[in-house]
Order: sequence, then C-alpha cells, then structure tokens
Amino acid sequence: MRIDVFTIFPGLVDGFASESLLGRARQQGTLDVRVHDLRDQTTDTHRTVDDSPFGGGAGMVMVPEPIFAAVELVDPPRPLLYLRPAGRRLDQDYARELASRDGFSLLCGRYEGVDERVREHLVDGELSIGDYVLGGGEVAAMVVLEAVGRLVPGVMGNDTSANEESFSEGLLEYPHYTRPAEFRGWAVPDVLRSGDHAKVARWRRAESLRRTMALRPDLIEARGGLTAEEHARLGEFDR
Ligand code: JF5
Repeated sequence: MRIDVFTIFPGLVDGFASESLLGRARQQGTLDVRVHDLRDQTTDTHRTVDDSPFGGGAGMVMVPEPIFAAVELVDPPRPLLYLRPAGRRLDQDYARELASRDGFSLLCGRYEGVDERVREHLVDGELSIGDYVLGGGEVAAMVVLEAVGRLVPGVMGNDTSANEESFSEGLLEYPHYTRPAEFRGWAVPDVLRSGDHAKVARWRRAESLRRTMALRPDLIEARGGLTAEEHARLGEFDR
C-alpha cells in the first residue's frame, strides 16, 4: 500500500513513519509512505508557501502553486484527502476502508488553511481526526498513518491483535494482565490462571460487554442491544 503525504514539515512526518510498526512495515516493503516537501516546489528565493488573505483579516493562507506543483509532479495515489476539522471524521470503519485500498494521499495544511482553489480543484475529500483545531495537519496525518497502517495486511501479523482488539466487534477490550500474579496485594483474576481456555474466552467476552455497557452504552445501542448469548455470558460471571 502506498500513502503520499504533502507537508511543509516533511521531517516530522517522515521521522514518525520511520519508527516502530510503520518503520518496520516500510522496511519490509509492506507500506510505501512517501513524504513530499511543499517548499521544494516554490520558485522564489524565500521558498514562500503562504500569503495574506484577499479581503483582509488575520492569518495567512497557503498559496496554491506549490501544492498543485507538488501533487502534479508525483501523480500520487487517490483520493487526495485534505486534513481539517470540517472533514469526514476518522473512526475504525473509515480506517478499515482506507486500509483496504491500494493507496491514498494526505495534504497537511497550516496557518488558516489552503487557498479554496486547492479544495475545489485538487483534493478529492476531507478527513478530520476530531472536533478540535490543530496548528497544522501533520499530527492528524500521523494519526491516520498509524490507525490505517496497522490494519494493512502484513503490517501487524494477522494472527493477533488487530482483529481481536477493541472495536473489531464494536466492543471495548477486556482487561489485560501479565506477571506478577500478585502485585502489591492485587491478584490477577483466578480464571486467567485456570488453564481453561474456553472459560477464559467467555470471561473476556463478559468483561468486554460489561465495560462497554458501563463506559460506552452508545456502542451497545449501535449493535442493536445484547443477544441472548451475551446475556448468558454476563450471567455466568455475575459480579
Ligand atoms: C489544520 C488549517 C487544517 O486542525 C486540523 C484537524 C482537526 N481535526 N482534524 C484535522 O487540521 C489541521 C490546521 C489549519 C487546516
């Protein structure tokens, strides 16, 4: 999968994509992340990427020329998504949708944002990571890279985590424990040390359900309430 990122802070995004899970996927060749410096496509000595807004007012606007030039130079995978709060909100379903593609691209804005002609004639859509305002799209791009990257087949090792975790079934995760079996007098639940794998699976299911009902009842609602089976699970491990 190929993801192209257009930014005036390429080092920030490239550094991030070179570490940990993404860095490994990149080295393996599973993930092809290409970061492009918008300033490389400026033509003036000061490498200007912004200018004051027509009509006046505070702040600066990103000029269209280097953005069009950078995108047209590489003909990046589409859709080209502009990161901003007004966009479609990223959630696990959207991340999965993006992970199923051959590629896509991200445009990071700064200042007051990009000239409207970029939005109208260059980008294909807009993506938001949440209802708050960032200083620029770079952190949002890194969130997208991480959320999507780990879902790309081969990046995480299919057997485990990405499939079983929170949200894969619209539920929160069950609690995790590791050694020591007792820490400061707090013991790991007996069932996890019982060796009864079927029982462990049922307990985890019950804990997922209990947590989701307590913390995110909207998620239970979204999946149409509890099944008879799920009621039974909760009953089995009644606390
Ligand atoms: C940005 C102008 C974009 O602030 C964001 C953002 C918030 N949620 N999702 C994205 O993007 C950065 C800053 C200034 C346009």
